Amino acid sequence: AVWKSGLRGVHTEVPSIAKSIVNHVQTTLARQAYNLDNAGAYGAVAHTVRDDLIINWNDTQMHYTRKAPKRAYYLSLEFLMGRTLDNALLNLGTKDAYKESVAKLGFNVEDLIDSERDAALGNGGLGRLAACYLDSSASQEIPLWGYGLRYEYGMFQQLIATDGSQLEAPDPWLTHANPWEIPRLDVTYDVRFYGHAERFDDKNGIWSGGQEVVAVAYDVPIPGYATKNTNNIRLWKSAPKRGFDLNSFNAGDYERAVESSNSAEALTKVLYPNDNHMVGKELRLKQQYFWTAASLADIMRRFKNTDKPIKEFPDLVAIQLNDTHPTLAIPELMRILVDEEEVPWKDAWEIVTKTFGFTNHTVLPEALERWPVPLFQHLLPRHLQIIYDIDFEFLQAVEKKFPGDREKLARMSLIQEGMPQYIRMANLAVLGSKKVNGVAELHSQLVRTTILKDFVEFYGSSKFGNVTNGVTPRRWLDQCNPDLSNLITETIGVPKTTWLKDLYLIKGILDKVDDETFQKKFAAVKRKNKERLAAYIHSTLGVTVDASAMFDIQVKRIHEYKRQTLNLLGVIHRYLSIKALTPEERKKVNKRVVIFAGKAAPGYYIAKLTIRLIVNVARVINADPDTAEYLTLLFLPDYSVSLAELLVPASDISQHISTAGTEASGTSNMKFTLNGGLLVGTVDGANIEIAEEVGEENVFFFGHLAATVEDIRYQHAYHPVPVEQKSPALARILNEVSSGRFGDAHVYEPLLNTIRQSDYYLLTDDFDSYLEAQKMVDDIYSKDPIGWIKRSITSVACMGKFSSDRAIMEYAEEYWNIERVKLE
Ligand code: 26W
Repeated sequence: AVWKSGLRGVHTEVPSIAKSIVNHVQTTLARQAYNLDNAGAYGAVAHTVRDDLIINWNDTQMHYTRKAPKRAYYLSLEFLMGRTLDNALLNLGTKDAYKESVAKLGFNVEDLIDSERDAALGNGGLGRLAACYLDSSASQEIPLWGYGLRYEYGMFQQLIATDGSQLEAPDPWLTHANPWEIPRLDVTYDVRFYGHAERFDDKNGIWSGGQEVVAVAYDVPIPGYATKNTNNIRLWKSAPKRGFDLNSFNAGDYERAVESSNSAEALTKVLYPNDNHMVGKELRLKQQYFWTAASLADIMRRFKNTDKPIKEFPDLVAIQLNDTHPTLAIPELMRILVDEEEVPWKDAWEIVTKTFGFTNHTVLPEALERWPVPLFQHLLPRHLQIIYDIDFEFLQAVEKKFPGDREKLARMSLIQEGMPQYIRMANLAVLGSKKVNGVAELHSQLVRTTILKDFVEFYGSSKFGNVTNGVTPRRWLDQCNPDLSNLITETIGVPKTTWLKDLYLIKGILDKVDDETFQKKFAAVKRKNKERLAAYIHSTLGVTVDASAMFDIQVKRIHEYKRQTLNLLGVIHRYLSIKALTPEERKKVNKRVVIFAGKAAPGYYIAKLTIRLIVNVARVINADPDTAEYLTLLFLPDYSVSLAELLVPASDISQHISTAGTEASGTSNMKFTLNGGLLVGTVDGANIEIAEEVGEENVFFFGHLAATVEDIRYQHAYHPVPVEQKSPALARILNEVSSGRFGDAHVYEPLLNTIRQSDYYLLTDDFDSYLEAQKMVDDIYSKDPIGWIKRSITSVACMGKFSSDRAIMEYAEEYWNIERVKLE
């Protein structure tokens, strides 16, 4: 039939692309083609690409429905997507055709790409990981949907005040229509809060009354790379169930009339900007329930369309919990099965525990979610009953296996005793899941031996695994570093549509590690990327940096455990050392540009002080003519996915220097190494596995190992040694800061005291070893430039393991039991 033979297909030819763009200008945007600006051109191009995506999306979803395979659902409160246009063009393979079409219309495609706002619906690692996994699931043709929230305001915009401190501004990313979303105003679910719960003898119940809020679906297509398969994220927006309260309205009380509708809409207004730190706000718990309830209702409706008996639910559905944020899905599925589907409790629990998987992303105690029982009782009374019932049965089983161990029972219970009591979400996630995993080998080991030790003893170790994180090589190599991507393609003689989906193939460049011509080309790519970054720095900060200097980058959320302060104190040490040299001696110094970027949670006082100190140290250093040629220090404001795409290809070294045992994995370590930057790092998270792959001689490791951290902390507490004795070099630097050399002497004391006093993150213990590692870096970079290039080439070549394709296939095969469903 005509409609089947490609009447509507993806735009691949220049004339049809140009025609569609003009058509969107005139119809969708209702504008004239002759006086179009960049923003208008972007909108029209985006709508043309959107059409392409929707065609593939429809075909894919129809195919999935017809084949009815087992599907995976990735529940994540964060999807840190960044920009979409460039990624969509590259994945569809239509970038060149679009470039030409856009040029014909008088625009530059790169300018349009740069005019797009980031979708910043996430804080950091966990949210960006979710975005990489979506790209990989579509590229590997795994039937997977993401479920999240459609925040009206994403991650706050970071401004730096004149005194150096961080200011936050809202991120109203939806003020211009978002061409990448498809509103599904007909796909809605009612979600209840508060009200009254009854429980009957069979542990079934009824929940009624309270407030109802409507969840409205917004879909975002996720194109796979070099495949027609296009997956989906469904993001929920909250809306009032009835426009407004008519009784109050008729009584003339207009404020009262809109009050409850406002509170419904507030639910999905804003992303909580906390990373690795739990803040027990009622609105956050409401977000979590709203999102899990809507997602489960949607999953259940799709399952029911297959007409399969309910006990086969786990044969068609796998649900992955991205940290504990969606753990309410466990009692919610119990509620649906027991209260609504009338499944007996025992059978329901079996279904639940075959359906869920739980990924833990942190062992930091302050990040583990616990919710006060009174809040829960008020907001989700039926779920509290269900949790009590799960807990009761579980503790009986524990008591049976380990009779008389009261302390073990207290540790493993879903309820933490105290005033008030708390619900431990990680324990609930473990109980309700088939498998639990950490995100790098060391982290998964720590999960098994520390926070979940009791559970490993109870369930056996086969329930607790590891899936080392990965990053998508499409965005984090091909898109952000096209010159390196092209060089790899021409060197290994494999089409990029092949190696970008099987990243182990880049090993092929190892053959050329000693080839001088290749070394030159490889070095030229890095140099060009550094110049691109230098141009950005010049245009945003007005600072000129020397692209021949070593670029040394640490970009990530600002957190004490990530130890930006260690890096900064190292920079001060470098500054004072250079300053102490004669002008003649200075000529031998390895030139460095040290770059920081990252956001601090708005309520995290020490992290904010860290930013302020970096900015003010930079002011002093950059204004000093004695050192200007050799050292520049910069804080780039408003770190984002798009800024990362500029920074990642431009590093000579990057720093991943968390106290050993604290960084679960890290993912930017993978991005920098994949782009030829070497690592300065601690023996932590995925740094360890990167070193295993690229060779330990190519990573600059320093610092104490995870196994000794606890002992050292014990010594800090019971046999404290002053900084002066442990590291005279460090003591001197702290005193310089205290003396006011970098301004505001008194302001930084609380930050300095975290080091002088308990020093929980072991800066004093690791400082000298850090300086030694940095000295190695300087020596090799300045004395053996060819050796450096070889290390860099070798590192890139050995990064195949860290593709998120590898990770997503491990989840598919070992956790979800799901197969590829390719759309032909
Ligand atoms: C409840 C507050 C809260 C918010 C966010 C607690 C914890 C989180 C996230 C789990 C923090 C996070 O992003 N963790 C990071 O996850 C990455 C992806 O697995 C890892 O690479 C990072 O090491 C880990 O810090």
